[in-house]
Amino acid sequence: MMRKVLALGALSAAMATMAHAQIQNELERGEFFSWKLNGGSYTITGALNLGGTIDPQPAVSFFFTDANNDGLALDIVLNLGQLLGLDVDLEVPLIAQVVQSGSNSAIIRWSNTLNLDPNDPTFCIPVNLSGSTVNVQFIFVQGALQGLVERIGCQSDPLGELSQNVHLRITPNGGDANNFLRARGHVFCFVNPFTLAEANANSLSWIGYGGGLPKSLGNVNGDCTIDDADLLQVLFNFGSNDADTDTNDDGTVDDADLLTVLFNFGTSV
Ligand SMILES: [Ca+2]
Ligand SMILES: [Ca+2]
Ligand SMILES: [Ca+2]
Repeated sequence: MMRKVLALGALSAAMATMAHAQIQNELERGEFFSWKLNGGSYTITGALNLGGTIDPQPAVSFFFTDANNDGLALDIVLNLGQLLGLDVDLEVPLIAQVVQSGSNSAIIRWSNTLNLDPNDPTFCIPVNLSGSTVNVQFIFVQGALQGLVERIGCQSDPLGELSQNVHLRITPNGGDANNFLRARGHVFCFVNPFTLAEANANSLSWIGYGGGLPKSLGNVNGDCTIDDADLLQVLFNFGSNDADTDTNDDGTVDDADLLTVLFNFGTSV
């Protein structure tokens, strides 16, 4: 049995070596993305006139998903409150587009524009502005982030958010035209031309990390390769419910998890 297992592993390794992935495929394969907004500035114009700087925010992690079903599972869902440290619970899916693709670097743009129903009470949201809370009826939200994806040595997530190692770093690219957040809304949730205000966040400084090999591919120990160590961890935990070793999150470490490790055996970053 063990010999068969190792032979299968060697075959998978040979197959894995043949694939020369574009860097965006490696980003997609990693499934997770850690991200930190280090600062920026904002202005609010219209019914309110305010401006200031955006403080560095705690790092967050995202799971890549294919929100628009275009086959590219690099979309992320941003929570505006989480992002800006404001008392806002509004989620914006950012749809990924490959601007420039390559085997050593790529440029990915995440963007979306949401037009919200001005009569929907869901979008009347308390916003904490300079210490006072103002209810705002959001009617328009637009966001874009564009990043250069580059390889770094496979290492633990520098932002400390991901349980698997990372080997890709993403830094802002394309300036303010491609890195911004914009929102329009009516203050006091009173829909009237005189209550309309627009907020713009620019000069965004951020950093992200991703890649690596996720548990779902059989990298159960989170390092930079799928090898004997993962195989042994699965065998050692076989029949248990060990969450770290359960590659498909079905509650049991069994044949399916073993096959996942074997299928991807030899893959490394
Ligand atoms: Ca997509
Ligand atoms: Ca591993
Ligand atoms: Ca399982």
